[in-house]
Amino acid sequence: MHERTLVILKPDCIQRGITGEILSRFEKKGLKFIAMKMIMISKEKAEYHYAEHKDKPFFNELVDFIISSPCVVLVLEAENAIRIARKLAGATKVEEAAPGTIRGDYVIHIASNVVHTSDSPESAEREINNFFSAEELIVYKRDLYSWIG
Ligand code: FUP
Repeated sequence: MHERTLVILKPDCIQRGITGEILSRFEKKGLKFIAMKMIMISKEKAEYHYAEHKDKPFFNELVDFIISSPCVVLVLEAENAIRIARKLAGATKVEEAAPGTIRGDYVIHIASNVVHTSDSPESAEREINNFFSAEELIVYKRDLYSWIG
C-alpha cells in the first residue's frame, strides 16, 4: 500500500479564500485524495494533534488558532506522500520557504502558515486516526493514473 499523509488547510487558508488554490497544488501534483472534509477541530483533537509541541511557548497560540475557524482536513496517498506533501508545503521558517512552495508563495508569518502536513509515517498514522475513521478512507482506482493507482 502507498504511504498516506494528513494535510490540514488551516483557518487562515479558508478565511483568505485560497482553499481551492491550495487543494489544486496537491491535486495537480497527482497525490491521490482518499478523504476530505471541512470541520471545526475540537480543542481535545487539536491538543492531541499538536501533542509533540505541548511544552513549547507557542503551544496555546497554535491550538487556539487551529480551533478558531473551520479547517479542511484531507488524506493523501502516494509513494513517498509524506515527503512530497512537505515539499509542496515548503519550509516552516518563512524566510526559508522557497518561492513555488505553498508557504513560499502565501505565508509571511510562521503562526499563520496555511497548511499542516505530517512529518513521519508514525505521525501520519496518529494524525489520520485523530480525524478520520477507517470507513472514511475511500479505496478507489484512478483510470488515468493506472500506473500508480
Ligand atoms: P511544520 O511541520 O512545518 O508545520 O512545523 P512544526 O511541526 O515545527 O511546527 C508546528 C506548527 O507550530 C507550525 F504550524 C508553525 C508553528 N510554530 C510557531 O507558531 N512558532 C514557532 O516558533 C514554531 C512553530
